[in-house]
Amino acid sequence: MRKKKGAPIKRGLLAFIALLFASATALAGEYRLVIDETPVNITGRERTAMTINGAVPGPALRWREGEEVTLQVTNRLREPTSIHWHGVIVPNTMDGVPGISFENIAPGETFTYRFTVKQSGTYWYHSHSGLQEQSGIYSPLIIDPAKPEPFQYDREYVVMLSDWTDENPEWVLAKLKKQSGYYNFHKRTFFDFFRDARRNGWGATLSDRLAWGRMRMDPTDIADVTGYTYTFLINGQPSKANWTALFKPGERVRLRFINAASMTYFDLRIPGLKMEVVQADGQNIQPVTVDEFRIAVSETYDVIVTPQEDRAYTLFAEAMDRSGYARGTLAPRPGMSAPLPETRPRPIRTMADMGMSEGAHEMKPGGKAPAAEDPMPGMEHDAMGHGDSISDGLENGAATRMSSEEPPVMHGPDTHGRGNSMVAMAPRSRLREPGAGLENTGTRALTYADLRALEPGYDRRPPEREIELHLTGNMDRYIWGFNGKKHSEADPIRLRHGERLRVIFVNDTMMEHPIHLHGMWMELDNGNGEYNPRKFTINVKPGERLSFIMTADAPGAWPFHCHLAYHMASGMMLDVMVSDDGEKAHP
Ligand SMILES: [Cu+2]
Repeated sequence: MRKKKGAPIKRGLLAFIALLFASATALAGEYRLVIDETPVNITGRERTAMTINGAVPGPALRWREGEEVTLQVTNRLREPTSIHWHGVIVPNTMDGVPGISFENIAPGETFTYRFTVKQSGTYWYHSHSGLQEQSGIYSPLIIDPAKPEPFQYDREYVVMLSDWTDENPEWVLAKLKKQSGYYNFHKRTFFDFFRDARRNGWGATLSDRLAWGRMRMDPTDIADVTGYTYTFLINGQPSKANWTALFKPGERVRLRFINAASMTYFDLRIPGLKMEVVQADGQNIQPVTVDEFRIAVSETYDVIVTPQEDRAYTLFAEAMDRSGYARGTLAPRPGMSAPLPETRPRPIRTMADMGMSEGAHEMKPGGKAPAAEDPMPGMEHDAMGHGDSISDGLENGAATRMSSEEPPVMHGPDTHGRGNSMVAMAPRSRLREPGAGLENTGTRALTYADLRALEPGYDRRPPEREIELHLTGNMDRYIWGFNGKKHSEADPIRLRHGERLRVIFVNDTMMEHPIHLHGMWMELDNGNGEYNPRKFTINVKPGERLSFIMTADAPGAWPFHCHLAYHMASGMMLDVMVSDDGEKAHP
């Protein structure tokens, strides 16, 4: 009797120990990455790219939640390099940002990263040194979950988008410093002026032009760096290579979209197919079915499509400023292609993008004419006196009327000084807007308000305090920053370990900024309460005011920055210090 009872228990225990041992072995992955210079030919001319294991993008890494990874990264460049695991929660010393959390990887050296993977989803990794990411150091990173996912699919593909230039990225930056509009010469012409005047009247057209001129901005400035120098890539391939993903009709195909571009936002659609968005920034969301979505620089979105017909479908990733596109194909057999959709008009910036309310009376230039120098900015009032006709005159004027329920919040008296050339006088929530150029397409485009987490967040405490950060820039000198200061001038944000806080962004500039926080999650407050989505990058539209809630649960110094490579290089970065006495340092 005893024997019979005991034996199975013993066997069970042994099996259990064996299983533990096996899984521990299986879940310790070793990876070797070599950063080097490699000749590439993307545009028809031979250039040198910076590569990971000889390729652009580098190898897709595939980890498993719970795995302990060891990554040996060897630098064969003639300059220091680094690798950052974008969106992955790691100890501060494994984050790979030179000057903040580790030194760097010197030429000829090997750095060993080692940490346990505590999450799953679609991420990527890239160099965090200078403009090396633009030169080619980026790759997909997929983490399989420990538990089954809440959705099913038959096959999956990684779709990594990027922008390539044959120019040296340092020259690109130098040109932007000399003239911020260097790559943006779709400026409106005399022909446009006469056409607008015919349509809207001379007075409105003239005051519109004067207003933009006074702000030293141009309503067509959608992207700083454009298709003039960029070739847009899918998985490293230009459109003519027609990267193709195969399917059998009726299959559910998961596409893991990663925007690894240095500067380019893409609008993604697959004409003829609905897309079911199931993850954003690697996190499960309540599925949303859309025709199109915009992917900000550094974001990831997972979608499921179910092509039913035995034909090719075009995967179309149009640059937000419409200066080019990346193109791929979903097809039942190799060598097929489908027609390209028609090119759409490029978006035009609106009153809302300038952070103005409908009436446009609150318009006030910052930096150039702060209150002290110009106590009564009457000139701007005169120039902008016909607010309503101006917004009607802009081609996408409808955007200004798409205001969400929340009323605009008036900008305070601080114009943020010389590092800022403008303030958004009446910034407001734009979470329900799909973004410039997607307002009137007649199709369903994803908005941030659509993102609802699948499960409630783990920390349900309300925030104890608020920090307001203004995204600022001065186009004359191509400097970007927070609260009018570039990285080198700014004090770090000090947080107390474990505290819960709300961070409010006010975008005083006329451009979108994809803001990325290292080491901790940002819970975007999009009105979904405990189902607010958690993100590693939050895109902030021009003239927008939004907030996120976070738990400062990761001690150490962390970068917090705009993921547009040339904005970060021009100062749009802050250090976040999380420590036990953070409270004292930040009254
Ligand atoms: Cu930016």
